Amino acid sequence: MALAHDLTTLALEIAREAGELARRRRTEGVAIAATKSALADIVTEADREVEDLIRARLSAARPDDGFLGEETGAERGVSGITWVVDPIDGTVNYAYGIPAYAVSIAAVTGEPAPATWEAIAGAVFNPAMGELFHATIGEGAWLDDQRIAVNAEPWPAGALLATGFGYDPSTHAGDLARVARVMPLARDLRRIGAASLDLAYVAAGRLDGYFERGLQPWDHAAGALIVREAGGITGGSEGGRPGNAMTIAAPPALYETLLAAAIGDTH
Ligand code: LIP
Repeated sequence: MALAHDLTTLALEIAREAGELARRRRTEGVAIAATKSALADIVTEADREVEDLIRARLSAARPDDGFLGEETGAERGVSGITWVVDPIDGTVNYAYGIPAYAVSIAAVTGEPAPATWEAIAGAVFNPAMGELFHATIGEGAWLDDQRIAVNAEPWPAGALLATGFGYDPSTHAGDLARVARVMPLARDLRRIGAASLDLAYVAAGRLDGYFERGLQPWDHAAGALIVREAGGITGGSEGGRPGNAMTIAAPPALYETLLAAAIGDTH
């Protein structure tokens, strides 16, 4: 799809520029601008500045597209394409100076809702590591100029899994119960702190699987496409898609087992 390829090219260019801005602001010192859904759910001045840059570049290049961003919300377009953007995914890592944060940019078609959209282009850029993960629908998944793929090997010692916990402390007991259900599948567990990187790492074979409840659309839009284009399966919520109820990403050999353990007997 030539359009999808062009959208990925645009996403890569903007993600690099936006990521460099985020990295530069990090070296200058980070100011917490506000809290959102909970005391731990912070937004920095850099989050806002980076999203403003991304939105301006996209609007200049494709003024008829829609936009859905973590910090500035939604604006409908007329082109049938919506950009789903997390300017700095892993905001708490960013604020603490942990080099595990990413600019996540995805282009989707259809209604801008995770249960129905089709992601066709995605970029996840970690400027602290200089790593740019990307995918175009039907064209595979890449880390910079290297093709990537999910792990296909069986896991004699168990799977290396990643997860995350919501900002609301009242959700932590349920999240920990989920970890207890999943751990019999695992050799170990990682908590990286940025869903887009968790997903990109599954796509690159750095993780065997990932599960997390409570993600926002911008957390998973780009990373889930990269997993699917790397040969993995994503799902967990309405319509068998990644969503707020649950996001699961894994190779075909692990996906159903991980989904069953993560969702448990609540379904
Ligand atoms: C974060 C996710 C992470 C999750 C955090 C938070 P943010 O997104 O990437 O996986 O565990 O609770 O939702 O807030 O840094 O954009």
